[in-house]
Amino acid sequence: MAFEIPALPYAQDALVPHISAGTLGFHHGKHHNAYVVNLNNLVADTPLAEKTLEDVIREVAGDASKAGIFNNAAQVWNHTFYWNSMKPGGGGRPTGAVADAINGAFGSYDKFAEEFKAAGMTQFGSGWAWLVAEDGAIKIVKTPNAETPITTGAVPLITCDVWEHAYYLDFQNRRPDYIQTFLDDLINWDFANANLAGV
Ligand code: MN3
Repeated sequence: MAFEIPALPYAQDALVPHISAGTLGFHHGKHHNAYVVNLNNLVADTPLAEKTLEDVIREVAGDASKAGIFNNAAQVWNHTFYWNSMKPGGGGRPTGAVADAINGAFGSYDKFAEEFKAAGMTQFGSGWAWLVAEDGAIKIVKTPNAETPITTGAVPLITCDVWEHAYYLDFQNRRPDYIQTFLDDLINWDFANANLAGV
């Protein structure tokens, strides 16, 4: 059973004017899809092809001989999580349990936003900024390249892709503006609340 790319949870132009249809077309249709194709090629006719995506990621994490499988599998998972971390009309202050958790952990939404933006801006090169729940608390982490918090026991609540391909067509080199837009206009707090409820 081959791994498949999930459809975007909204139309390709649904995040305009913040993220263009062109960016989503390339990012989902080319980049995300390539990770799926590569993963299927790498695990074809091996026991990994029968496992869940999460099990593949956790099983090969840290195994240098399977770095290609890890990178592609984790990027498949991270991108699906990223699409759901945004929604049309999203952004702004959180609601519900996530709002309480953010106020508890960071003191205020503004402090959270400042730290989340800093995490994304200071991830040198490619990677991801995350809000995760771990050991009864929530915190911000950043990961390089394909690395994903699901290998560490943390439960991701939200992620922002800070690879250049996520923003270059719309923001060129202005990663801080892209992350600010993610926070102000795109972040899907309903998804974060659903993930926190499952912890
Ligand atoms: Mn990406």
